[in-house]
Amino acid sequence: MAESLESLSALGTCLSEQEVLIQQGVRRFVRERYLPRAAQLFEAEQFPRDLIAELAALGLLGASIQGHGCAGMSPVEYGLILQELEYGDSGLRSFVSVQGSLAMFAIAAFGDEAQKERFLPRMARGECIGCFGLTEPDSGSDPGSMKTRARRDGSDYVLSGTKMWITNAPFADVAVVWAKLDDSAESVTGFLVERGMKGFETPKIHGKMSLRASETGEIVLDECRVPAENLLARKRGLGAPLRCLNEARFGIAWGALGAAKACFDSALSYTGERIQFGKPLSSKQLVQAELVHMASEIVKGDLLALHYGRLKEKNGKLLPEQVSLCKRNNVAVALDCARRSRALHGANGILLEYPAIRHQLNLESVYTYEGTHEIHTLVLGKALTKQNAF
Ligand code: TGC
Ligand code: FAD
Repeated sequence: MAESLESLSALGTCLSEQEVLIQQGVRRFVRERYLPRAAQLFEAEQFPRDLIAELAALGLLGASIQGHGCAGMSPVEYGLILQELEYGDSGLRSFVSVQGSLAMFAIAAFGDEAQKERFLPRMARGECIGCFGLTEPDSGSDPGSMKTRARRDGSDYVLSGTKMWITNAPFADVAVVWAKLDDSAESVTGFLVERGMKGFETPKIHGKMSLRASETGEIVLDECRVPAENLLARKRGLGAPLRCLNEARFGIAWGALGAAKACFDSALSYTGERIQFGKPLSSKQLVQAELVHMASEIVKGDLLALHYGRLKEKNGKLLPEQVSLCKRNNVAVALDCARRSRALHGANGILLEYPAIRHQLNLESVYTYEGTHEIHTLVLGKALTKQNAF
């Protein structure tokens, strides 16, 4: 079980007492409050909104932000909580990532004091839910090609365009929307679009076979009038949303391993009990080779995340290519572990009764969002060779 991986990596010996306390608290919450419902929520395509207040009470919303009612956790503490959440489901972790690392971080980094005071404390309490609209139907990996436009009109801005695949959008109270003021990527600017503003709709996307326990929607802006005081004025250009993505990608690098650990635990327990050819499957060399492969990759991924987490604590930030390396590696490891775990469960592996297929399907999205695996390969290729292969 999780304990066998932990004794192998001895990761706990590298954590402070406070870090372990935070980890154990979230672990308890996930095991008691989320896991008993995980399969049913996935099947019903439902995010458990009733848990938002509990997530907030644990200090998990905007956890790494300092002040304004946020917990001010360190990068490693933040990574540990996301890992525990994703042990439950990538959808649960996604909710927390988007609320904290994307929506709240954008306001904390690029908003003025009035905007921070207006939104962050309520968002930390889970009374105001945020989403982050960068992707569009024709603009995914290449956000610089976005078509959403904002034009100044008196004391307002008028926004038009469509954002696609937006986590939390169907029930968000505020959307951080990225729009261009002219045709250049340098003019990309963030706007706080609030529920109730005329011309703002967020239809839900149905029929996803992945991240079913997370609500995903469009953001449709039809001449939506937003007051100038809702503009995130402190930074302009594509670098602004990309800075938010660095935060979220770092968290995902930790989180994905939580899903991998759930898959490993299930495979270890299942193969220990399942008898074929007169013996438990886990007594077979080929089965052990699979378990060992998974365990090795998970432990290496943990060490990578911890190393970059400590570096982030020391320097206050990471290079974008370091974040890319960590997200790319750990998500690929997690998806590979989920597939191996599913196979080790045989036919039972396709049932929701076991976590492997749910995590496998979820991780297909995690592999694609926040920069696809290939985009992170290109970021790293560019950093190494100084040649742009986008
Ligand atoms: P490029 O010309 O390279 O850069 C434009 C400007 O941005 C700066 N920059 C960064 N700044 C901070 N952090 C980073 N990681 C940065 N990467 C680039 C760069 O220095 C430049 O600044 P300046 O001042 O010189 O103008 O941009 P490009 O147009 O060639 O695009 C390359 C790249 C890497 C940005 C793009 O390919 C990329 O990252 N694509 C992936 C898009 C993406 O990740 N979208 C995610 C949407 S949000 C989401 O998926 C949420 S899922 C949430 C959940 O449920 O958990
Ligand atoms: P495309 O960019 O069209 O890519 C298609 C394929 O081509 C991929 O394999 C890609 O790697 C490859 N490719 C692209 N460019 C190159 C290249 N230059 N060289 C080689 N290969 C290339 N976005 C948000 O803004 N906010 C959210 O909250 C959000 N939540 C999401 C939730 C879910 C469940 C999902 C699935 C996505 C979410 N996204 C969100 C969108 C996500 O960020 C995009 O899907 C992602 O950036 C990829 O864009 P795309 O789907 O348009 O794929």
